[in-house]
Amino acid sequence: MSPIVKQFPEIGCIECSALEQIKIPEVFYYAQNPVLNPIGPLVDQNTQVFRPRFVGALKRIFALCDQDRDGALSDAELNDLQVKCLHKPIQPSDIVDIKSLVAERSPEGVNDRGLTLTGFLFLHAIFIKTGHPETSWTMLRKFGYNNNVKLAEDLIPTAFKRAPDQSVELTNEAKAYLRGIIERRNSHSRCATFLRPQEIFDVFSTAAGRPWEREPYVDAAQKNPFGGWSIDGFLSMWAFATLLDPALSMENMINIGFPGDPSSAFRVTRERRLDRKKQQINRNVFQCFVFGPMKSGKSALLNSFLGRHFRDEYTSTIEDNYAVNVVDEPRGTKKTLVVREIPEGVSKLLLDKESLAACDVAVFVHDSSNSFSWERATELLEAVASHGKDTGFEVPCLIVAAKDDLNSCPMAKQNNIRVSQRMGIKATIPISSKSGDLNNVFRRIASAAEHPLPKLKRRRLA
Ligand SMILES: Nc1nc2c(ncn2[C@@H]2O[C@H](COP(=O)(O)OP(=O)(O)OP(=O)(O)O)[C@@H](O)[C@H]2O)c(=O)[nH]1
Ligand SMILES: [Mg+2]
Repeated sequence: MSPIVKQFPEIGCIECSALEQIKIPEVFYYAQNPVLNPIGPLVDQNTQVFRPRFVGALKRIFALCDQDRDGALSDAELNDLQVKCLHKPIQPSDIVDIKSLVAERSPEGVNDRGLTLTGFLFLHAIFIKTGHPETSWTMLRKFGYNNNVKLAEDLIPTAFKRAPDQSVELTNEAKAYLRGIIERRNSHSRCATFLRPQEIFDVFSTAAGRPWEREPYVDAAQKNPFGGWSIDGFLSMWAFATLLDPALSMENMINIGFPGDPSSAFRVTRERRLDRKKQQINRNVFQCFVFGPMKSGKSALLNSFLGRHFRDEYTSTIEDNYAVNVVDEPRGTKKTLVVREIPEGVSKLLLDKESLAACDVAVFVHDSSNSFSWERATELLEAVASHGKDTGFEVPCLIVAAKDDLNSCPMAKQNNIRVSQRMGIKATIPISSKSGDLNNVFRRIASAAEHPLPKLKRRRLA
């Protein structure tokens, strides 16, 4: 074998003769195969290891084909796969041959239920090693992958058409699917209430990488001390990710093997304007914007929402910061609340005409021990309320008096009442994140989003 053929396995070598018409059709076959079915996107040529995207795709295909979810492809499931890819059934004798080939060289590849994931991956290694990457490519293409082993764009709509005051949520079908994944894992796990980090990794092993490892997702949901998510935390993360980037969420949903039509996993909510007109809020996920001056206690509020311990040390929030969790409602229903901390400087936000379109409820936090903090919070309240009125995206507002464990500023309480009455908003909610006395604030926020009061009065606060 020449050195160049050794270095580049996709280069084939064939001896032929035009004069004697020896192996001419093969020459054309071998000439086009590396172009149509390249090995490069599937296997790292240096390490000879499958690329992560290829492994993810194969795991997803395996999961989709394993209809009874017993961790192996039965003869019937292998036949369905063959029919889907090659439009013809697989011969029983071929199944026997495949399974004995795999069993001989990779004993874990076959069990009494059929071909395991190990066996399925091993089979693809054989296809590639024996110069038949086209078999893997046929399968990848049938399952929607493009030449970069990414799900083809026509499978993932790039935008969900919606008005600015509409949002995207998971349907009950999608939630049931996600719950099913966790329940199946928990049925053979000792840790029934939390999804461990390794399990989260496993859920996403059919995707090219783990989503939500960066801001603003990474610390947005409640985790246990070992980094695991509760079922509510896991579902909240999905709700949050869908709210922020529905197209990416759809890609993730397809990647983890959602079996139905991907569009049936998502719904676009009714315009908020219509909801309010009909006095019936048609959403399960609410977004709350938290405004307030520096050091007023916004981050502490978000941390309490995630059940995190209070910290005396102060860290200034530079970028928008999110916390998401489930809020139990009095009638036993659950809503997902996405709380977004907005750093004090709001001028940029107020330049955008649609900045409040995504906001279901706004909370104004002030440090109740500091009169300057209160003044600044009321300025913010007035600016945001006016912006809402001017742009047509009015939002219900709540005032939160933080640090209730400290001596409150004498004038603050009276001022609170005065402003609440003038602006037509509910009474101020005192809380102390430090002592954990939160006064049902999150339930009240969700309730204000769900039952907004009539329009805010627009008066100056002087
Ligand atoms: N005593 C007391 N201190 C609190 C309470 N909540 C927050 N703090 C403290 O107040 C300081 C500021 O709290 P943060 O929650 O970071 O305030 P913030 O509004 O997020 O500040 P920025 O991110 O700069 O806008 C920190 O040192 C907190 O420990 C509380 O309920 N009681
Ligand atoms: Mg902060």
